[in-house]
Amino acid sequence: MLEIIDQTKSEILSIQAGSHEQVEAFRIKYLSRKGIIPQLFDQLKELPPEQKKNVGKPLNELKQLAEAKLKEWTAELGNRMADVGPDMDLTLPPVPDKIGSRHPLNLTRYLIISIFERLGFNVADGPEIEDDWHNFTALNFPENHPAREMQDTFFIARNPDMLLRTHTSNVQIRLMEKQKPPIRAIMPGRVYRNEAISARAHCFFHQVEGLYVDRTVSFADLKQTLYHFAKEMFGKNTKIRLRPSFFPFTEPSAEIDVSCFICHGKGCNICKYSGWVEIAGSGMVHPNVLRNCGIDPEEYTGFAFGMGIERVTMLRYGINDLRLFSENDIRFLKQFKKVL
Ligand code: 2NM
Repeated sequence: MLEIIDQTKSEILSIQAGSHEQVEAFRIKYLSRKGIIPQLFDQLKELPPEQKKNVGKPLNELKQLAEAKLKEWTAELGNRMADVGPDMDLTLPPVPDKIGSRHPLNLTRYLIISIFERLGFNVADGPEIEDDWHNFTALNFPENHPAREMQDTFFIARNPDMLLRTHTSNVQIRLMEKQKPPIRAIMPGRVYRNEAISARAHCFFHQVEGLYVDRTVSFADLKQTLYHFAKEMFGKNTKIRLRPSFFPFTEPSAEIDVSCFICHGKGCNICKYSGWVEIAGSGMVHPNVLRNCGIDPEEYTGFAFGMGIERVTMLRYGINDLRLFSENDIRFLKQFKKVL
């Protein structure tokens, strides 16, 4: 037996286990219930008492050697764990996930959508890469309108009939072409302008436009709808003001102002001491637009409106630079954790 113990000892001393598999194989071979060392202990029990003494000591030393090796390799593997992939120490406490926050533009978008959804508006969307018809022609833009110029819009070089949409009105057109009135929908989405980037302008931004087409839709419906929206969005004491305006796709057209929700009319930086802030454009859908979509303007009328999500968000939170929305600076973004 002493011979086997000696042999096993030199065997163990010659082993280098460098992986979890090798360490485990070693443990099974030498130390598990049916392993070499426990079996030697079983044999030890059978020996006559005087031999037990001689064999017991070296056998115990052998066991201690095997256990020390196992411990040493296991510790080594533990230290290397970080770069050995699947060999994980499941007893390590986890690194907690950082919970992100909603983007302020999305907070505003969700709020706008929820207000109009309660009025029975559906949410629609459509392509950001659009053809000239859906972005301009169907919307009654004259042939020589400045928005159709290269410097105002991004055109696709290979096909000048394709461009990045300059508003979400293309979705209105697609909806009216496809669906018979009544139509009641809002269209949130990203739009593009060929503009130099600054604190107040960007080459892309976000809009929500709305459309309501049915028999007998009137300017009064437009006013009440947007009045209701303004109160829901900015507080129940909010007033609205309409100023005459012009868009090719609506007639008549109006800019919508809301009473300043910062100073309530007293005069401040935000409203430039006028008491009013502009938040949307609107109007009655031009008969040419309805006709272009196969809707008879003698039978149906409609109103439409559009607002910039960036602008409303800047007003809500007092943000003074448009670029913050697209820089992905976590110090900016994490400030919007709890607000909806
Ligand atoms: C605005 C302002 C006023 C508008 C009109 C239409 C359509 F397709 F029905 F003609 N879509 N969007 C509209 C009207 C958009 O955004 C400032």
